[in-house]
Amino acid sequence: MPQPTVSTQGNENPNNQPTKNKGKSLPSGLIIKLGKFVWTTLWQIMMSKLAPRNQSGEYIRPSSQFRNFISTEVENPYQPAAGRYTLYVGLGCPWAHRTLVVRMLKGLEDVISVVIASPSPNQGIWVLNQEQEGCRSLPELYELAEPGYSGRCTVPVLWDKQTKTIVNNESAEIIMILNSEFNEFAKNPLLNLYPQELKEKIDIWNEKIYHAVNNGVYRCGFAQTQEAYEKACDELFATLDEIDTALEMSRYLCGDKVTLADVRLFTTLFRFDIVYYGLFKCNRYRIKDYRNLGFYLRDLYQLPGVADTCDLESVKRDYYGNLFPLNPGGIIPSGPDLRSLLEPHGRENLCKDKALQD
Ligand SMILES: N[C@@H](CCC(=O)N[C@@H](CS)C(=O)NCC(=O)O)C(=O)O
Repeated sequence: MPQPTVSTQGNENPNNQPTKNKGKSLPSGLIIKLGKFVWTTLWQIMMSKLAPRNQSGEYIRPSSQFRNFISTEVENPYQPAAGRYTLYVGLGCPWAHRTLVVRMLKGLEDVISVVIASPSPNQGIWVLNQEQEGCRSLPELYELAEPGYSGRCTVPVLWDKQTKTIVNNESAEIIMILNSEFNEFAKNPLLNLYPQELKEKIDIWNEKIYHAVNNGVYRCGFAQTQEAYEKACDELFATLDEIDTALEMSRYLCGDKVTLADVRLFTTLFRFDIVYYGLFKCNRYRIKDYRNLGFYLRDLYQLPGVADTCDLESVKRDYYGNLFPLNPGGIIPSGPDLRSLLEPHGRENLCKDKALQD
Protein backbone atom coordinates (compact mmCIF):
# COMPACT_ATOMS: atom_id res chain seq x y z
CA MET A 1 0.00 0.00 0.00
CA PRO A 2 1.52 3.42 -0.90
CA GLN A 3 2.55 5.40 2.15
CA PRO A 4 1.64 9.08 2.42
CA THR A 5 4.66 11.35 1.95
CA VAL A 6 5.63 13.10 5.16
CA SER A 7 7.40 16.42 4.81
CA THR A 8 10.68 16.50 6.70
CA GLN A 9 11.17 20.20 6.06
CA GLY A 10 12.79 21.88 9.04
CA ASN A 11 13.24 18.53 10.72
CA GLU A 12 15.78 16.83 8.54
CA ASN A 13 17.98 14.09 9.92
CA PRO A 14 18.54 11.96 6.82
CA ASN A 15 21.02 9.45 8.28
CA ASN A 16 19.27 9.08 11.59
CA GLN A 17 22.34 10.47 13.34
CA PRO A 18 22.00 11.60 16.95
CA THR A 19 21.20 15.32 16.88
CA LYS A 20 23.80 17.73 18.13
CA ASN A 21 21.45 19.99 20.14
CA LYS A 22 20.88 17.25 22.73
CA GLY A 23 21.97 19.52 25.58
CA LYS A 24 19.05 21.88 24.93
CA SER A 25 16.26 19.35 25.67
CA LEU A 26 15.12 18.39 29.16
CA PRO A 27 16.54 15.10 30.53
CA SER A 28 14.06 12.30 29.80
CA GLY A 29 13.87 11.27 33.49
CA LEU A 30 12.63 14.72 34.37
CA ILE A 31 10.05 14.68 31.56
CA ILE A 32 8.73 11.34 32.77
CA LYS A 33 8.57 12.50 36.40
CA LEU A 34 6.86 15.75 35.48
CA GLY A 35 4.45 14.06 33.09
CA LYS A 36 3.54 11.43 35.70
CA PHE A 37 2.98 14.03 38.39
CA VAL A 38 0.76 16.22 36.18
CA TRP A 39 -1.17 13.27 34.77
CA THR A 40 -1.66 11.51 38.13
CA THR A 41 -2.90 14.72 39.74
CA LEU A 42 -5.31 15.36 36.87
CA TRP A 43 -6.39 11.70 36.87
CA GLN A 44 -7.21 11.86 40.60
CA ILE A 45 -9.21 15.08 40.16
CA MET A 46 -11.14 13.71 37.18
CA MET A 47 -11.77 10.33 38.81
CA SER A 48 -13.14 12.01 41.95
CA LYS A 49 -15.76 13.73 39.74
CA LEU A 50 -16.51 10.65 37.65
CA ALA A 51 -16.52 8.09 40.45
CA PRO A 52 -17.15 8.99 44.10
CA ARG A 53 -14.86 6.90 46.34
CA ASN A 54 -14.37 5.96 49.97
CA GLN A 55 -11.10 6.23 51.88
CA SER A 56 -9.87 2.90 50.53
CA GLY A 57 -10.33 4.05 46.95
CA GLU A 58 -13.42 1.89 46.38
CA TYR A 59 -16.07 3.22 44.03
CA ILE A 60 -19.30 4.14 45.83
CA ARG A 61 -22.30 4.55 43.53
CA PRO A 62 -24.63 7.37 44.61
CA SER A 63 -28.23 6.27 45.14
CA SER A 64 -31.03 7.34 42.80
CA GLN A 65 -33.21 10.24 43.97
CA PHE A 66 -36.62 9.85 42.27
CA ARG A 67 -38.41 6.79 43.59
CA ASN A 68 -42.13 7.06 42.83
CA PHE A 69 -44.24 4.23 41.43
CA ILE A 70 -46.93 4.10 38.78
CA SER A 71 -50.02 2.20 39.92
CA THR A 72 -53.81 2.17 39.87
CA GLU A 73 -54.04 2.99 43.59
CA VAL A 74 -56.58 5.79 43.92
CA GLU A 75 -54.28 8.20 45.74
CA ASN A 76 -51.39 7.75 43.32
CA PRO A 77 -50.89 10.76 41.00
CA TYR A 78 -49.05 8.46 38.54
CA GLN A 79 -51.72 6.28 36.98
CA PRO A 80 -50.91 3.84 34.16
CA ALA A 81 -51.91 5.22 30.77
CA ALA A 82 -50.83 4.71 27.17
CA GLY A 83 -48.78 7.58 25.75
CA ARG A 84 -48.34 9.41 29.07
CA TYR A 85 -44.81 8.30 30.00
CA THR A 86 -41.42 8.49 28.27
CA LEU A 87 -38.21 6.63 28.95
CA TYR A 88 -35.02 8.66 28.57
CA VAL A 89 -32.16 6.28 27.87
CA GLY A 90 -28.57 6.16 26.70
CA LEU A 91 -27.89 3.20 24.41
CA GLY A 92 -24.49 2.53 25.96
CA CYS A 93 -25.83 2.42 29.52
CA PRO A 94 -26.50 -1.04 31.01
CA TRP A 95 -29.01 0.33 33.54
CA ALA A 96 -31.04 2.06 30.84
CA HIS A 97 -30.74 -1.00 28.63
CA ARG A 98 -32.66 -3.05 31.24
CA THR A 99 -35.69 -0.80 30.76
CA LEU A 100 -35.55 -1.17 26.96
CA VAL A 101 -35.42 -4.97 27.28
CA VAL A 102 -38.47 -5.13 29.57
CA ARG A 103 -40.37 -2.61 27.41
CA MET A 104 -39.67 -4.87 24.43
CA LEU A 105 -40.47 -8.20 26.13
CA LYS A 106 -43.75 -6.86 27.47
CA GLY A 107 -44.66 -5.33 24.10
CA LEU A 108 -44.91 -1.75 25.33
CA GLU A 109 -43.32 -0.04 22.31
CA ASP A 110 -46.57 1.80 21.43
CA VAL A 111 -47.37 2.63 25.04
CA ILE A 112 -44.15 4.12 26.40
CA SER A 113 -42.07 6.33 24.14
CA VAL A 114 -38.29 6.44 24.17
CA VAL A 115 -35.97 9.43 23.89
CA ILE A 116 -32.30 8.75 23.32
CA ALA A 117 -29.56 10.74 25.01
CA SER A 118 -25.87 10.66 24.14
CA PRO A 119 -22.92 11.55 26.30
CA SER A 120 -21.26 14.87 25.51
CA PRO A 121 -17.52 14.16 25.77
CA ASN A 122 -16.49 17.66 26.84
CA GLN A 123 -19.25 18.47 29.30
CA GLY A 124 -19.67 15.10 31.03
CA ILE A 125 -23.46 15.24 30.70
CA TRP A 126 -26.13 13.44 28.68
CA VAL A 127 -27.49 15.53 25.80
CA LEU A 128 -30.82 14.75 24.17
CA ASN A 129 -30.82 13.73 20.54
CA GLN A 130 -33.87 15.95 20.04
CA GLU A 131 -35.24 18.77 22.18
CA GLN A 132 -37.90 17.62 24.67
CA GLU A 133 -40.06 19.73 26.98
CA GLY A 134 -37.85 22.69 25.97
CA CYS A 135 -34.77 20.83 27.26
CA ARG A 136 -31.63 19.91 25.35
CA SER A 137 -29.86 17.95 28.05
CA LEU A 138 -30.56 15.69 31.01
CA PRO A 139 -29.52 18.32 33.62
CA GLU A 140 -32.13 20.66 32.10
CA LEU A 141 -34.78 17.93 32.35
CA TYR A 142 -33.88 17.20 35.99
CA GLU A 143 -34.02 20.96 36.70
CA LEU A 144 -37.50 21.10 35.16
CA ALA A 145 -38.61 18.18 37.35
CA GLU A 146 -37.07 19.59 40.50
CA PRO A 147 -35.79 23.17 40.40
CA GLY A 148 -32.46 23.41 42.23
CA TYR A 149 -31.76 19.66 41.90
CA SER A 150 -28.09 19.10 42.63
CA GLY A 151 -27.68 15.29 42.41
CA ARG A 152 -26.38 13.28 39.48
CA CYS A 153 -28.36 13.41 36.27
CA THR A 154 -28.46 9.77 35.22
CA VAL A 155 -30.26 7.62 32.67
CA PRO A 156 -32.68 5.89 32.68
CA VAL A 157 -35.42 8.36 33.55
CA LEU A 158 -39.12 7.48 33.57
CA TRP A 159 -40.77 10.80 32.74
CA ASP A 160 -44.40 11.82 33.17
CA LYS A 161 -45.43 14.13 30.33
CA GLN A 162 -48.63 15.09 32.16
CA THR A 163 -47.10 16.48 35.35
CA LYS A 164 -43.73 17.22 33.71
CA THR A 165 -41.71 15.41 36.27
CA ILE A 166 -39.50 12.40 36.83
CA VAL A 167 -41.47 9.51 38.27
CA ASN A 168 -38.46 7.29 38.83
CA ASN A 169 -34.75 7.22 37.88
CA GLU A 170 -33.80 3.84 39.34
CA SER A 171 -33.66 1.11 36.70
CA ALA A 172 -34.33 -1.71 39.19
CA GLU A 173 -37.68 -0.08 40.03
CA ILE A 174 -38.55 1.11 36.53
CA ILE A 175 -38.39 -2.48 35.25
CA MET A 176 -40.74 -3.61 38.02
CA ILE A 177 -43.19 -0.87 37.04
CA LEU A 178 -43.04 -1.84 33.36
CA ASN A 179 -43.45 -5.50 34.23
CA SER A 180 -46.61 -5.13 36.29
CA GLU A 181 -48.40 -1.82 35.81
CA PHE A 182 -49.08 -1.56 32.07
CA ASN A 183 -50.66 -4.96 31.41
CA GLU A 184 -53.88 -3.32 30.26
CA PHE A 185 -51.96 -1.87 27.29
CA ALA A 186 -49.18 -4.44 26.79
CA LYS A 187 -48.97 -6.82 23.84
CA ASN A 188 -47.68 -9.51 26.24
CA PRO A 189 -49.69 -8.94 29.42
CA LEU A 190 -49.34 -12.54 30.56
CA LEU A 191 -45.56 -12.44 30.67
CA ASN A 192 -44.65 -11.94 34.31
CA LEU A 193 -40.95 -11.41 34.90
CA TYR A 194 -41.39 -11.20 38.68
CA PRO A 195 -43.89 -13.92 39.61
CA GLN A 196 -44.92 -14.32 43.23
CA GLU A 197 -43.54 -17.86 43.55
CA LEU A 198 -40.05 -16.83 42.38
CA LYS A 199 -39.77 -13.47 44.15
CA GLU A 200 -37.53 -14.72 46.93
CA LYS A 201 -35.14 -16.46 44.52
CA ILE A 202 -35.07 -13.48 42.17
CA ASP A 203 -34.35 -11.07 45.04
CA ILE A 204 -31.45 -13.20 46.28
CA TRP A 205 -29.84 -13.32 42.84
CA ASN A 206 -30.49 -9.61 42.28
CA GLU A 207 -28.76 -8.58 45.44
CA LYS A 208 -25.72 -10.76 44.82
CA ILE A 209 -25.44 -9.87 41.14
CA TYR A 210 -25.95 -6.13 41.65
CA HIS A 211 -23.09 -5.85 44.10
CA ALA A 212 -20.58 -8.18 42.50
CA VAL A 213 -21.43 -8.04 38.79
CA ASN A 214 -23.67 -5.15 37.62
CA ASN A 215 -21.99 -2.64 39.90
CA GLY A 216 -19.01 -4.95 40.34
CA VAL A 217 -17.61 -4.21 36.89
CA TYR A 218 -17.78 -0.49 37.73
CA ARG A 219 -16.08 -1.20 41.07
CA CYS A 220 -13.21 -2.73 39.06
CA GLY A 221 -13.07 0.00 36.42
CA PHE A 222 -13.50 2.95 38.77
CA ALA A 223 -11.29 1.61 41.60
CA GLN A 224 -8.75 4.20 42.61
CA THR A 225 -6.31 1.92 44.44
CA GLN A 226 -4.81 -1.48 43.61
CA GLU A 227 -6.46 -3.03 46.70
CA ALA A 228 -9.89 -1.71 45.79
CA TYR A 229 -9.52 -3.08 42.28
CA GLU A 230 -8.40 -6.52 43.44
CA LYS A 231 -11.23 -6.83 45.95
CA ALA A 232 -13.83 -5.94 43.31
CA CYS A 233 -12.22 -8.24 40.76
CA ASP A 234 -12.15 -11.22 43.16
CA GLU A 235 -15.82 -10.73 44.00
CA LEU A 236 -16.77 -10.33 40.35
CA PHE A 237 -15.13 -13.53 39.16
CA ALA A 238 -16.20 -15.56 42.20
CA THR A 239 -19.80 -14.58 41.46
CA LEU A 240 -19.48 -15.29 37.73
CA ASP A 241 -18.19 -18.77 38.68
CA GLU A 242 -21.18 -19.28 40.95
CA ILE A 243 -23.62 -18.18 38.25
CA ASP A 244 -21.91 -20.37 35.67
CA THR A 245 -22.32 -23.38 37.97
CA ALA A 246 -25.99 -22.60 38.58
CA LEU A 247 -26.59 -22.33 34.84
CA GLU A 248 -25.29 -25.86 34.34
CA MET A 249 -28.58 -27.19 35.72
CA SER A 250 -30.96 -24.42 34.89
CA ARG A 251 -31.76 -22.63 31.63
CA TYR A 252 -32.28 -19.28 33.37
CA LEU A 253 -31.27 -18.06 36.82
CA CYS A 254 -34.53 -19.09 38.50
CA GLY A 255 -35.55 -22.09 36.40
CA ASP A 256 -37.00 -22.46 32.91
CA LYS A 257 -38.59 -19.01 32.77
CA VAL A 258 -36.90 -15.67 32.10
CA THR A 259 -37.22 -13.30 35.06
CA LEU A 260 -36.09 -9.80 35.99
CA ALA A 261 -32.94 -11.37 37.44
CA ASP A 262 -31.94 -12.53 33.94
CA VAL A 263 -32.71 -9.15 32.39
CA ARG A 264 -30.57 -7.38 34.97
CA LEU A 265 -27.67 -9.76 34.39
CA PHE A 266 -28.05 -9.74 30.60
CA THR A 267 -27.20 -6.07 30.04
CA THR A 268 -23.94 -6.44 31.96
CA LEU A 269 -23.00 -9.69 30.24
CA PHE A 270 -23.69 -8.16 26.82
CA ARG A 271 -21.12 -5.41 27.54
CA PHE A 272 -18.59 -7.64 29.25
CA ASP A 273 -16.37 -8.82 26.40
CA ILE A 274 -16.93 -5.53 24.54
CA VAL A 275 -15.91 -3.02 27.20
CA TYR A 276 -15.55 -4.32 30.75
CA TYR A 277 -12.91 -6.92 29.84
CA GLY A 278 -10.57 -4.29 28.42
CA LEU A 279 -11.51 -0.81 29.62
CA PHE A 280 -12.52 -1.83 33.17
CA LYS A 281 -9.73 -4.44 33.52
CA CYS A 282 -12.17 -7.31 34.17
CA ASN A 283 -9.86 -9.53 32.22
CA ARG A 284 -9.45 -12.83 34.03
CA TYR A 285 -11.90 -14.44 31.62
CA ARG A 286 -14.29 -13.39 28.89
CA ILE A 287 -17.94 -14.43 29.08
CA LYS A 288 -17.41 -16.63 26.05
CA ASP A 289 -14.68 -18.55 27.97
CA TYR A 290 -17.21 -19.92 30.47
CA ARG A 291 -18.87 -23.30 30.09
CA ASN A 292 -22.42 -21.93 30.33
CA LEU A 293 -22.45 -18.14 30.56
CA GLY A 294 -21.64 -17.57 26.89
CA PHE A 295 -24.50 -19.82 25.71
CA TYR A 296 -26.85 -18.28 28.28
CA LEU A 297 -25.97 -14.83 26.92
CA ARG A 298 -26.80 -16.06 23.39
CA ASP A 299 -30.10 -17.49 24.63
CA LEU A 300 -31.16 -14.15 26.13
CA TYR A 301 -29.89 -12.20 23.12
CA GLN A 302 -32.07 -14.35 20.87
CA LEU A 303 -35.32 -13.74 22.81
CA PRO A 304 -37.83 -11.94 20.56
CA GLY A 305 -36.88 -8.28 20.10
CA VAL A 306 -33.93 -8.30 22.51
CA ALA A 307 -31.20 -8.05 19.84
CA ASP A 308 -32.92 -4.86 18.61
CA THR A 309 -32.27 -3.24 21.98
CA CYS A 310 -28.51 -3.95 21.76
CA ASP A 311 -26.33 -1.37 20.08
CA LEU A 312 -22.71 -2.45 19.90
CA GLU A 313 -21.43 0.77 18.33
CA SER A 314 -23.09 2.99 20.95
CA VAL A 315 -21.73 0.80 23.74
CA LYS A 316 -18.17 1.14 22.41
CA ARG A 317 -18.52 4.86 21.68
CA ASP A 318 -20.12 5.71 25.04
CA TYR A 319 -17.52 3.88 27.13
CA TYR A 320 -14.27 4.15 25.20
CA GLY A 321 -15.04 7.56 23.76
CA ASN A 322 -16.31 9.26 26.89
CA LEU A 323 -14.64 7.87 29.99
CA PHE A 324 -11.64 10.12 29.39
CA PRO A 325 -9.60 9.28 32.53
CA LEU A 326 -9.74 5.59 31.59
CA ASN A 327 -8.97 6.07 27.89
CA PRO A 328 -7.38 9.49 27.35
CA GLY A 329 -6.48 8.81 23.71
CA GLY A 330 -10.15 8.20 22.94
CA ILE A 331 -9.36 5.36 20.53
CA ILE A 332 -12.33 3.05 20.07
CA PRO A 333 -11.39 -0.61 19.52
CA SER A 334 -12.52 -2.30 16.33
CA GLY A 335 -13.76 -5.58 17.86
CA PRO A 336 -15.19 -7.80 19.04
CA ASP A 337 -17.14 -9.69 16.41
CA LEU A 338 -20.53 -10.47 17.94
CA ARG A 339 -21.93 -12.67 15.18
CA SER A 340 -21.61 -15.75 17.40
CA LEU A 341 -24.45 -14.36 19.54
CA LEU A 342 -26.76 -15.45 16.75
CA GLU A 343 -25.49 -19.02 16.64
CA PRO A 344 -27.41 -21.88 18.33
CA HIS A 345 -27.19 -21.87 22.12
CA GLY A 346 -28.47 -25.40 22.73
CA ARG A 347 -30.13 -24.51 26.05
CA GLU A 348 -33.77 -25.08 25.04
CA ASN A 349 -34.15 -28.45 26.73
CA LEU A 350 -31.73 -27.99 29.58
CA CYS A 351 -34.16 -28.31 32.48
CA LYS A 352 -35.90 -31.29 30.86
CA ASP A 353 -32.60 -33.07 30.02
CA LYS A 354 -31.31 -32.62 33.55
CA ALA A 355 -34.59 -33.84 35.01
CA LEU A 356 -34.38 -37.00 32.90
CA GLN A 357 -30.82 -37.71 34.02
CA ASP A 358 -31.67 -37.29 37.73
N1 LIG B 1 -28.75 3.15 39.93
C1 LIG B 1 -29.00 3.80 38.67
C2 LIG B 1 -27.69 4.05 37.95
C3 LIG B 1 -27.85 4.78 36.63
C4 LIG B 1 -26.48 5.30 36.12
O1 LIG B 1 -25.50 5.36 36.86
N2 LIG B 1 -26.45 5.69 34.83
C5 LIG B 1 -25.22 6.25 34.27
C6 LIG B 1 -25.03 5.83 32.84
S1 LIG B 1 -24.54 4.16 32.67
C7 LIG B 1 -25.31 7.76 34.24
O2 LIG B 1 -26.26 8.30 33.74
N3 LIG B 1 -24.29 8.44 34.76
C8 LIG B 1 -24.19 9.88 34.73
C9 LIG B 1 -23.63 10.41 36.03
O3 LIG B 1 -23.39 9.64 36.95
O4 LIG B 1 -23.45 11.62 36.08
C10 LIG B 1 -29.95 2.93 37.88
O5 LIG B 1 -29.81 1.70 37.93
O6 LIG B 1 -30.84 3.45 37.22
